[in-house]
Amino acid sequence: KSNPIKAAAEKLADALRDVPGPADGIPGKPGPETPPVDEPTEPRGPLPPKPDQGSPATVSPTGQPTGADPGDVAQAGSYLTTAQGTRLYETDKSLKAGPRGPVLLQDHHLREKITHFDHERIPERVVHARGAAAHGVFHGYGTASQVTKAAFLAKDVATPVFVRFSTVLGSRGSADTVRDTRGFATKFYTTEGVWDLVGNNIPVFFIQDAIKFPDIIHAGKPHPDREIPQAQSAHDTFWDFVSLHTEAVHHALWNMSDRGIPRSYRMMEGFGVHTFRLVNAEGKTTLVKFHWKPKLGVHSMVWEEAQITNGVDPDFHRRDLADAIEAGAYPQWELGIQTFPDTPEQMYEGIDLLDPTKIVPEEIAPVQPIGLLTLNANPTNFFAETEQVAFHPGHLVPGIDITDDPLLAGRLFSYLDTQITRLAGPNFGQIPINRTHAPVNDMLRDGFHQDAVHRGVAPYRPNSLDGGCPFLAGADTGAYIEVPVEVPAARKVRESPATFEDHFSQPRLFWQSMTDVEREHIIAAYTFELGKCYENAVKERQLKVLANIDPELCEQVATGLGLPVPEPTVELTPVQPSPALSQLGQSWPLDGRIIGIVTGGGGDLDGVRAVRQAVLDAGMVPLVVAPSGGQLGPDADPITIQRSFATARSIEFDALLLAGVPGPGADAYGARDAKAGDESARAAAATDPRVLLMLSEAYRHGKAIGGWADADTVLAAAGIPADAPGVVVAESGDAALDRLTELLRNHRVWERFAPAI
Ligand code: HDD
Repeated sequence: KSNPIKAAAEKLADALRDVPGPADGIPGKPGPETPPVDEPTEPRGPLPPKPDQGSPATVSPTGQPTGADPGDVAQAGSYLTTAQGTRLYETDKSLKAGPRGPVLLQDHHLREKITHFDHERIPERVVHARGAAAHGVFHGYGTASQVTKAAFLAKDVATPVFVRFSTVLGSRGSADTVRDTRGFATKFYTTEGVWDLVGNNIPVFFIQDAIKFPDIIHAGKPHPDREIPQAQSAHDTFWDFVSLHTEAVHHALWNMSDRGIPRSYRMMEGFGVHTFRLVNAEGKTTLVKFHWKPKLGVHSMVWEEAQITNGVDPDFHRRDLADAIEAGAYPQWELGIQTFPDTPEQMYEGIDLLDPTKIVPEEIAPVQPIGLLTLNANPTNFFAETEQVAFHPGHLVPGIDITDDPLLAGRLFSYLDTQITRLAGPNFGQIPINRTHAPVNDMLRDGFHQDAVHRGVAPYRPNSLDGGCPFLAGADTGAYIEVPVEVPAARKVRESPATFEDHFSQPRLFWQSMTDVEREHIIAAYTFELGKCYENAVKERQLKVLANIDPELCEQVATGLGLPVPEPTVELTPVQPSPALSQLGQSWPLDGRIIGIVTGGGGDLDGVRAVRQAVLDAGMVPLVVAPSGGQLGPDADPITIQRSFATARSIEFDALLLAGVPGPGADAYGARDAKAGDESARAAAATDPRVLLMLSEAYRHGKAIGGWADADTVLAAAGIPADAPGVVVAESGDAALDRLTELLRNHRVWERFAPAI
């Protein structure tokens, strides 16, 4: 019986085979076929098909065909034409009065080509500018049918989706692995219209009222004078704002935790943040919070690894998502809901459900799974799909309604508004990636980029000239009807409820739910970020905030900054920790994890071959790293080298296996200078410094390291004790891999992290 995980790992290994390492990022050669990419939305009539302007049938970045006709290499059709379809005989030379004469203004082709190019860019998103996306499918379990009538959540209903992940602060070309919140926005093309769940990987937000959004974003974005730093929160204006505006403390604490530097988009939770209101077929309402739970578990980088990655492979998350999908290792998340009775107070166990800076711990409101998301196709064209997709929390379907969370209210305005600038007018819903799969029969007309050629003369109601059409739907014919919730009699005020004033109990809950190593990472993150600020007043004010969360946290960060430890200014009320908030302590699937097999090129090649196969059999991806590119072993049975010492860097691998590192070419690295017979000195002198760097980084970053043959001498050369936690030297490659695999199930060798300060 075929094993789909193994097959996916094999495909990923094939895809990565000839792709140079992260330092190069150059496309490789074509590989095996990928599943066809379904266009999520059919063009709505009367748009005629334009076969001669179809998507260019390119190969994908890792060299996989996109599924289009292999004859079409760039542009369909035999002849190059103008945008108006006139055939061209020349496109490289402007029209001139003689070969050395002036260029003529009448050269229409020159002007069209340059003008179009001049307008190729659109404004980047004001936040979440940097992102990566994928197509997929959502399968409802039917378990939500008791609480919502939303058709797509019924049992076994399959709904096409498009998901865009993003960072928040950086601009379009910024690096992926910065410390930041990640966006997790999902467009469900349901039969009843589009539903957008526009969430983040952090369940709380910096502000409780949308009117503060420009403030937090101005504080987080680069300083307006020099426009630095890019995609960072480690600067004065961010901490100035957060330390003064203490409702931001909870979100900032999550950012300083490992959640701020995810290992992969595939390994992040997602949260709808606000409380939403579901309504079932009987009209009964339930308050809910939405959660995405990744099948691969929630995992993070460590800070130094993330920083190195920013330089070595700034597209790390984008590449990781695309490679996995291309290989058929489809990432999956379960959608879940926490449910709460829809009482007039909208509180649950003392927690205000309208306050987006608060969570409800899973221990008191378990997350109940209601469906499965699978991402199974990469976009064909980044601009057309990932850049032009337009999400909006106001895109709702019957069965899902909003609450009076004041942050959500502002968002319901902002997203529609921003698209009008970003996508140049009100017709962005007609862009293919934004088109609904439900029939559209609106009376919206004209405007920039109107693609439809509407018929009829009566885009108004009531009318008699179009037969009174279209008619209005009712509850029984699928109309979206807002839940008629009571609005209490009240005075108009610019005020928040008193419950919104508690800014510290939940940060304390988060801190107390962390394990020791997670706390060390948080302390190190605050020490780094505040250490990058210039203003002492900002640092001292933020230390006062930390004192109100936890004295130990405050003291450790203050010590790192060399500043006095302030006293708390609020009562440190006891809290009940929520173990579900910790990322540690569980064992996870290893699908698609990347194992570097490092060899000097000589030694036990049969062992390398066997361990490579064993890694594949376990559904993981082996990458053979050797001094230079090409292949190892005889031509009849070669082992392909995927990374040379020049292109490999530790950040690409989840674990390393050492297989005969010095090898026969060892003399090149100075082995001749070592004393004859002293094997350890020979290995130390002979081991390529790039391998030593790779090992010491992997060790510092808590990655499992295994090996056989001369692995212990190489480890010694790198200064790593062979009996250190998470280091295994075994008799054979297979035995080393077995133990390495067990270590990897915990993601990292957590015992290796020494106290941060
Ligand atoms: Fe927002 C984009 C998530 C509050 C205004 N937001 C944006 C995206 C995500 C979020 C994931 C990127 C969507 C994409 O991939 O295209 N935003 C959130 C979450 C929030 C939140 C989870 C709080 C719970 N946002 C928020 C507020 C406002 C905005 C309070 C304004 C009042 N957000 C925007 C925006 C963006 C946006 C300016 C920029 C690009 C876009 O909408 O399409 O309208």
